[in-house]
Amino acid sequence: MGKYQILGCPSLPNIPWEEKPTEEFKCAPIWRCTQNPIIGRNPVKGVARIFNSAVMPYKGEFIGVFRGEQPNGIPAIYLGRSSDAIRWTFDEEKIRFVDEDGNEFMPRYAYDPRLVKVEDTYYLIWCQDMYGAAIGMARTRDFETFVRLENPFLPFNRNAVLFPRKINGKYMLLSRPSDNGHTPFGDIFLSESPDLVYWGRHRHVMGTCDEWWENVKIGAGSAPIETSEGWLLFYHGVIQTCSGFVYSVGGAILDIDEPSRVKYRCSEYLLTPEEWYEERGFVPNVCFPCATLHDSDTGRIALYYGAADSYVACAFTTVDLIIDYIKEHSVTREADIEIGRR
Ligand code: BMA
Repeated sequence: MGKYQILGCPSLPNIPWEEKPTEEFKCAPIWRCTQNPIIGRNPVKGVARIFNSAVMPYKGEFIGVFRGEQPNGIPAIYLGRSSDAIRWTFDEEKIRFVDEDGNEFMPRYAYDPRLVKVEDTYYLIWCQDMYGAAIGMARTRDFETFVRLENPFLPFNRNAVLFPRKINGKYMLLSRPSDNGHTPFGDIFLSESPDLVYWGRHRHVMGTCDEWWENVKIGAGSAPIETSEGWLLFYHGVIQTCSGFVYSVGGAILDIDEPSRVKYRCSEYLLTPEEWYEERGFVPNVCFPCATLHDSDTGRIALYYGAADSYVACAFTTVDLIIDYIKEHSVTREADIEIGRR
């Protein structure tokens, strides 16, 4: 038994895994998969690039929802399957969404999907057009029928991530209000709903801060992992440079019952573009976390992130190593620790 526990999910003995390298870490204890990028260019007919995508254990293997850029430049969501969560095969057809009556109801574009299981249902949450960039949501139980739900928020909003269980009887959704372009601002907010239709009791969770790597905007990444220390959240933080934004991965731990309160927030990034597949691509210098696989028995975590808007990459850590690192490097401010209501 480790120092900290991953809670609320079954064990995952077939989680992809590589042992920690023997050399000392110069930065956070998170190491890249030696097979990166695990998804290269033109991964399936009609898709130029797959990145910013979410994966999930399913029926003893793995399934995922993938952001695929079509040759016309428009992103759509594709279904992928894998037996080891490293080598993926994809459907050639994008996911067909229907409305509650079973009629086809396709988003005009769809990007940055997250995938979260709450009770016996899988939810896809992504960014799409609703007369402006907004959050789309759909549910599936079998990865065959995908039923669109009401859009939770008005435009402009992106980077929505559902918690994997209800908290105090309510569904909880993180999101990042934005603008209609490459938003030069952005804090993470929390909203709750009794039914996934009506959302309210909005709270501020955490904002940009004076740490340079995340001083332009932040946004939730993977679905929060329930641990004995609180909700472990991997998120992205952005700095503006002479040649554009740089996206790094940050880490925070949110209060288990009141997740708008940040208990610990790592003042340093956990992962930043360093490898060729992160520094070079359609949009250089992007590490964009969207999912984790995690094993409650061993505390192993595999983090999936989009690299340079061109590839999918994976990195490993453990719940003990990453929580200790976040705690050791934690700086929280008033806007982090307060309940977030004004
Ligand atoms: C954001 C989103 C992400 C993308 C990132 C870097 O605004 O569009 O999909 O990875 O920019 O281009």
